[in-house]
Amino acid sequence: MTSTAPRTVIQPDGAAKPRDVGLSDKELIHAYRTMLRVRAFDETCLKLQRSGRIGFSIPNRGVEATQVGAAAALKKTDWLFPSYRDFGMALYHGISAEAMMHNMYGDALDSAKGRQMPVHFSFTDPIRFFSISSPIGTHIVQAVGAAYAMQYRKEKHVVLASFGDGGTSSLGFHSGLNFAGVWKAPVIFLCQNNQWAISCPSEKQTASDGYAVKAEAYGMPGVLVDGNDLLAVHQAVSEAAERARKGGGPTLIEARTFRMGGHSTSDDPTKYVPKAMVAEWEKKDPVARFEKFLKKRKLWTEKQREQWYAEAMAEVDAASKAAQATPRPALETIFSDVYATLPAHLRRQGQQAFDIAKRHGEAEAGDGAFPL
Ligand SMILES: Cc1ncc(C[n+]2csc(CCOP(=O)(O)OP(=O)(O)O)c2C)c(N)n1
Ligand SMILES: [Mg+2]
Repeated sequence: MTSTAPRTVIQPDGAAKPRDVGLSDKELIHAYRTMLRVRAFDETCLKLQRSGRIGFSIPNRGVEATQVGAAAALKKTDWLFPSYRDFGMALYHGISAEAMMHNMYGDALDSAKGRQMPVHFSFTDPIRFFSISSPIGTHIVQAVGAAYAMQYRKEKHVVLASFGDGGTSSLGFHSGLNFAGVWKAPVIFLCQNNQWAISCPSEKQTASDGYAVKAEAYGMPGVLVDGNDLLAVHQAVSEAAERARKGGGPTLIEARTFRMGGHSTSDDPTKYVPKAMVAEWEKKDPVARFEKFLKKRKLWTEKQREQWYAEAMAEVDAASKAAQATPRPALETIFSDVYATLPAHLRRQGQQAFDIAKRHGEAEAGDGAFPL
């Protein structure tokens, strides 16, 4: 759709200029193994949803390089305001598959105590991973507010707000970018242009020549990058983070990629995505592209891949077994962490509900159907 070519680092044969690599061999392997773990987590969640064990998931195949490349450019002390498709950002920075799986099941060990939808993670340790919002674009203004707070407190952290192409039609996008531009807030806007907002294609989303060009209107640089090239994304986000840390203000990055699955487990992409488009992007698989690069650097073999993938699957498998064996959050926890002092009328209402549940038993678990 855009006339400009996206920035790339990894060439079709896997070659990359040494000065563009930007990560140590250890970090490169960690990034690669994170992509394998994202894939293992994603595939497992799809099966768990189809077999009725969890209610909902968000397919990730095809967009792994954007998420992992962006996460690799940030420090643990930076702030992430992710979107629901950002499994890789959490996994890269040390969140375990098990912690994520407790959220998928909404069980007693879920960091959100079962109050959020599946894939709506929130973590405070070891990263600052702000609770994912379902309403599109709302977290963009929250991210700008957090960045403005960093600036005010003279902290050198930066904030990453990640959202989709559809997110650019939200009011949050326009007001967020406007204020970030005016305040020169230390925030990086990462638009993951996976070409679809559920079933709405990009050409019906915007009349602009892509999304990066929108930056000009808000007085910040706009960068178009190949989202299936982990090193190109890492480079663009690193540059934006460095500028933001030095007081240079925000950047809008458009990472051009493609969602190989549905928007969520609730829709059927074969009804609206042309087959030829899927076939074209299958050839640009971000994991295979990174493998070519690693192989040229003598960091990758097929055998090693098999072993790492098996390890990733074992980790995710153990995580889902652990989550399945964990009870639901106790009914009594519904008010935990909500009020410093619980208002008397809620305490009364809560007590009535707890007494009824004691006498008649709690509601049965659902059949896995999810109304979205
Ligand atoms: C304010 C609001 N309007 C509509 C929706 C329904 N909705 C959920 S996801 C989505 C599309 C988002 O597309 P995009 O930003 O491209 O993200 P992607 O799913 O492609 O990663 C819509 C319209 C919503 N969640 N919030
Ligand atoms: Mg999209």
